[in-house]
Amino acid sequence: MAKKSLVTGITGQDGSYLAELLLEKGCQVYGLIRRSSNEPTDRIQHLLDKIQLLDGDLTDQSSLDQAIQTSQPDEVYNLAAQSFVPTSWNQPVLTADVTGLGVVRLLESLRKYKPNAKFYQASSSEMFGKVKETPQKETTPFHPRSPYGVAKVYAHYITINYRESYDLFACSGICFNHESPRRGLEFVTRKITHTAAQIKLGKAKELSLGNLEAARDWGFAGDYVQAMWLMLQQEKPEDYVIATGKAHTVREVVEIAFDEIGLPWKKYVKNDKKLYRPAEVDYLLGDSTKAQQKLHWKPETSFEKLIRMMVKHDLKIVQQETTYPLPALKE
Ligand code: NAP
Ligand code: F7E
Repeated sequence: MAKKSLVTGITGQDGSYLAELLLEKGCQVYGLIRRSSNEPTDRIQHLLDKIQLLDGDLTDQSSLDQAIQTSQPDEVYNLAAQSFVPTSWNQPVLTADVTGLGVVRLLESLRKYKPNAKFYQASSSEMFGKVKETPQKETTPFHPRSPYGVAKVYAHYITINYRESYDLFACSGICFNHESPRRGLEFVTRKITHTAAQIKLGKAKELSLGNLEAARDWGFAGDYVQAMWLMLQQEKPEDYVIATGKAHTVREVVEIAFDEIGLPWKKYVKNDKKLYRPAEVDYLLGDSTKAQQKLHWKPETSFEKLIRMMVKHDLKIVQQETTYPLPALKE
C-alpha cells in the first residue's frame, strides 16, 4: 500500500519540491493549506490533480487534529512557518506562535491521533546565529539573533522533547539556506536574480540591498528535500545538519547574477541602510559530515550553477510578466 505523507507548508518553496519527490517515490501526498483570499497554489499548480489539500493552520489546534485524523499519515513533514527573518522583528508574537508553538500543536495532534507516524521538523541554521564555532555541526551551541531564530530553537527542542518523552519518531534537519527559482521574491538571492532580470529587460532601474558582506552557506532546495525524505527512511530518529560546506557573500551573489546578464553590477546596486537588520548573522558555514555518512546525502548543485539557473528562469519569467516558473520551466 502507498505510504501516506502529510506536508505542511506545501505551497512554499520546499513544500513544492518535496511534494514532487514524494509523488516520485509513490507516496499518497496530503498538503495542509491555510485559507487565503487569493490563489496561493502557484508553486504546486502542476501537482493539484495528484495531491489532496486539507484546510488547516499551525495556529489552530482543531484544524491540525482534523488533518491528522483525516490523512492518517505514515510521515509528516512540518515545513510551514513564518519564515522571513525581517518580518520576525515586525511580528515577533505571530512568528513565535506559528514557527514555535505551531510545532508543539502538530506534535500534540500526532501524539493523540497517530503516534506511530514519523515526523520531520524544518530546523534552521539561523539557530546558530552569532556562531560559537565554525563550521557549525549538530553539537554546536545555539545563539539565535532574531525572533525567527528564537522560535526555531523552541521548535527544535520541543521536537527532541517529544522524541524523548513519548518515543515519537521525531527528527529535525538543521538546514542552511537553500534557494531555487521558486524562492520567495523577498529573500536576498531571488531579490537579486529577479531584479537583475528586470534591469536587463528594462523593467527596473536599480537594485537596493542591505549588508553585502553577510555570508551564507547556500544550496539548492531540490537537493535539500532529498535529505528530508532520507531522514524519515532511517531506523532511528536523529537530527542532521544539511549544508554544502561552502560560504559565499551577498556580494558574490550579485557578481554572478550580473555576470549572467552581462551588465556591470556597481552601476545598478544601491546600498540602503533601512535593509540592515537590528542584529545580523554575519557568517554561516555548515558541516554536513553526519548526513553524508549516515544518509549518504550530498549536495549536487554548486553555488554558481544555482545563481545562474535562477537568473535564467527569472529572465523568462520577467519576459512573460509572471512571478513563478511555469510548469514547463520547473527545476
Ligand atoms: P516558505 O517558502 O516561506 O514557505 C512557508 C510555508 O508555510 C508556506 O506554505 C506558507 O503558506 C506556510 N505557512 C505560513 N504560515 C502558516 C500557518 N500559520 N499555518 C500553516 N501554514 C503556514 O519557506 P521555505 O523556504 O519553503 O522553508 C520551509 C521551511 O524550512 C520553513 O519552516 C522554514 O522556516 C524552514 N527553513 C528554510 C530554509 C531555507 O533556506 N529555505 C532554511 C532552513 C529552514 P502560504 O503559502 O499560505 O504563505
Ligand atoms: O538574507 C542579507 C541579510 O533573507 C540573507 C530563510 O529561509 O535562511 C533564510 O534566512 C542575508 C542576510 O535569508 C538584503 O542581511 C542584504 O544576512 O535571504 P535572506 P536569511 O535571513 O539567511 C534561513 C536558513 C532560514 O531559516 C530562513 O527561513 O542577506 N541581505 N540585503 C538581504 N536580505 C534580504 N532579504 N534583502 C536584502 O535586500
